[in-house]
Amino acid sequence: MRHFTSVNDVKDLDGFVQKALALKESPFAHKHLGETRTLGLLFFNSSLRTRMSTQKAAANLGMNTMVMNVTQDSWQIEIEDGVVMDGGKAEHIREAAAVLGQYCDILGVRSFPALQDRKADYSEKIIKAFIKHSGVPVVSLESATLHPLQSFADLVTISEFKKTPKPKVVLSWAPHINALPQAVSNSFSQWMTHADVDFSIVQPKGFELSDQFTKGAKIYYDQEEAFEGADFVYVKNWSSYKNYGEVGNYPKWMIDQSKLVNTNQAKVMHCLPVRRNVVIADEVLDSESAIVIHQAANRVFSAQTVLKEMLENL
Ligand code: AN0
Ligand code: CP
Repeated sequence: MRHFTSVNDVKDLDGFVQKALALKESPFAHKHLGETRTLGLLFFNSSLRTRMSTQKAAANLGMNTMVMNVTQDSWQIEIEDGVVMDGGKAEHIREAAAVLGQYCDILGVRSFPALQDRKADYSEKIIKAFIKHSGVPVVSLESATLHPLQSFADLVTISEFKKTPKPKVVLSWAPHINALPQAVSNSFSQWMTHADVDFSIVQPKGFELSDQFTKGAKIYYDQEEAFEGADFVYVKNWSSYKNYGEVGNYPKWMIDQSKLVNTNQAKVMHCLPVRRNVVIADEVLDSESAIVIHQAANRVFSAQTVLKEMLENL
């Protein structure tokens, strides 16, 4: 593995899950592997889990980590090529990436979409520029369209909690007050359609994800119908792909206990952060059904599996 930006960077998905579970069992089995290596983590946006779990994963492998909040602490970075840089942006991504490649053996980058221009966001300019100009392996810490470390941790979690070989997994749209990226949902859909699960997506009309990530998924528009017999309900808000960036006003789509009655005692998943009683009701988050903390715990081992693979290939 050179870079990790989507499920397509993983050759054997089942083997990859087994590697993460082995690291969970023995987190310090490779504590010297990264001893002479440096990980750079670059955040254009906020983070709690990704920042700390990836740092912990690197520490478990003996790596040194440097973290930078780009928008607060660094120079503002110009992304476009060939522009006259006489505005507010002092540094070009070509130099910034190349310099970071001198200091770091592996780079992680988080950069959300602006949700203004779909074509621009879906071209993934920022992560691609870091891959092109840094000269080192790059890990997506959530790009404009995908969040592969989250989806990998989600698949590990499903494999731990499943009661049947091929569980029924439903991704459900849920309400939110802000325009959120499609990245977590695109990515979850992409991983689930590659995994051995029975996968469907339910959303209000107009909130269908881009079909480049949903091929093979069953599509529903009615939560009750979609949830019938589900083993896992993965809850997430996303803004519209079709009417790009539009926030949906459908408060009835919040997940409460009544929504789960016809599931197969479904486990409820969310990547976090979650707004209580907007996206998921307290009664669900505080019940045995919710496995959101397990998902967050597995973020360490999804990151550690990826970093280990990269260190072995340096
Ligand atoms: C972000 C999102 O939906 O992409 C990050 C989730 C990991 N969520 C929010 O901005 C609330
Ligand atoms: N789930 C997740 O990526 O959380 P953070 O945004 O806090 O990193």
